[in-house]
Amino acid sequence: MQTAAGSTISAELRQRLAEAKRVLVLTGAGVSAESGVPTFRGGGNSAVWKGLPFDVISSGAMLERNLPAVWEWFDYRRGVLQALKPNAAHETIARWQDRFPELTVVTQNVDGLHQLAGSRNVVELHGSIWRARCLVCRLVHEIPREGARPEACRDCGNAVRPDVVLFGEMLPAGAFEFAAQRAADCELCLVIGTSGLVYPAAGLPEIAKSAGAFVCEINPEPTPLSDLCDEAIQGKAGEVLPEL
Ligand code: BJW
Ligand code: ZN
Repeated sequence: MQTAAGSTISAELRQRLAEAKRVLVLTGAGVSAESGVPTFRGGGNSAVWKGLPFDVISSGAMLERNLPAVWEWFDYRRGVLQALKPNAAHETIARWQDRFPELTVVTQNVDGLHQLAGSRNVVELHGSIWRARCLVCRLVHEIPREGARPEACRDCGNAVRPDVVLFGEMLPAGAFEFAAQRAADCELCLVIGTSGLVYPAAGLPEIAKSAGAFVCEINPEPTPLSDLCDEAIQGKAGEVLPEL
């Protein structure tokens, strides 16, 4: 079947959507693209900040070398995000909580837009731009959407860092293991708006597929995960998801 935007959705996927009880959604930067959040990769380009490729500025090595520069990059991005709203893709995924008995939303995004759309219990594999974490006692501080971020830990006074997972850093304890368990248990796995290049997140669709799930990708471009998928819908998340 053709969507209004011209993508094709198979009868098999429609049936799977109608019957599935345990659904895992894995999202990446592409799900927020239609809200105006720049992606990291895609369209042949990679994000650059003041001449630094994002995988240099968003790295554990840079954090150790120049914490103020890392904060400047994240302060800039929070400033951009302040004015942005969830799009039809985030809203559709939030509505799926009432459609599927067990929905697990796993995101690589740090922008908080799934939660703003109403999704609950989102598994944030790469942390959140809306939190800071103490370098010493690890206390997590919420950063208000409007207003200043903490300059220092309110408990011990030491420096804080963005509570995000930078390249070369470990994911939050238990987050990937939980997501991997849900991937192994799901019947339907939807992989939405990710380039599928960053591990371990990109390993989740393979876990789902190996365990027998139907795996479907929604992305305007093919990715390294496309061949593994049972179905790849080429289209924008904000246009395709409301049609599913
Ligand atoms: C649309 C759309 C629309 C556009 N609708 N779609 C195995 C081999 C080699 C290296 C490794 C390995 N395993 C692990 C590693 C190291 C590394 C890694 O994966 N490197 C690879 C690049 C090779 N992984 C790590 O370092 C991870 N840690 C780890 O594994 O710890 C253990 C370890 C330590 C040391 C060594 C080895 C192991 C941590 C990864 C943390 C990633 N962090 C970032 C930055 C977060 C902070 C920040 O925001 O700055 O997370 S990197 C960046 O990429 C960000 C994203 O979450 C992540 C994924 O990107 P995503 O979401 O897929 O976005 P894009 O931009 O790549 O793609 C957008 C897609 O949307 C495109 O496909 C478009 O077509 C599509 N699109 N419009 C639908 N409208
Ligand atoms: Zn502290």
